Amino acid sequence: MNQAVLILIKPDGLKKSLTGNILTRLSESKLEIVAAKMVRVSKELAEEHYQHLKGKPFFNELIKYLRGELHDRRKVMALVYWGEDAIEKCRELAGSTNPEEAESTTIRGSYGRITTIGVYENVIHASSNEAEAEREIKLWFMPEEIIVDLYVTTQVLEKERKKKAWA
Ligand code: IDP
Ligand code: MG
Repeated sequence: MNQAVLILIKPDGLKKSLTGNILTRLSESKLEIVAAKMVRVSKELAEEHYQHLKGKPFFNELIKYLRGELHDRRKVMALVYWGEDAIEKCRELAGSTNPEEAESTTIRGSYGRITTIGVYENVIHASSNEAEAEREIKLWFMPEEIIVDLYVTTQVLEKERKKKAWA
């Protein structure tokens, strides 16, 4: 069954110049990239993305981590992969959440670490199931940023608003 999955290359992955390596690993899946962009992550976006972990002792550090505050890299790379069993394939290539427990051949096993303050720096995010993938993709991307129609859309009339354009 064809599925979509949100992948984030987290700030540690960017700082360690791992983008190429990670994309090469993910390409083993033979999935199609249908959206990609760099994102400066607001506190609201980070907290909404990790809403299921609110209340965990590491939550505040996790938000700082995703926003790049621990790596002086205020950005993440966000991608949507699409194809047969996309979630399972990407989660398998990513490896376990805890990078010390992840198989050494996986992305997290190869490049992740646990910091002394206990944050799992595991270089990528991959959605964990279809419902989460849909929620996350809608959070990170607008419909026109994705080159296929993944979810039902509606037409809205945009109120007059200022936006940046090329001069
Ligand atoms: P996942 O990324 O494998 O889906 P989640 O449980 O959704 O794992 O956790 C989201 C992120 O929060 C992880 O990727 C990791 O960076 C961090 N995290 C999860 N559990 C822990 C923990 O017990 N200690 C420190 N960081 C954690
Ligand atoms: Mg998760």
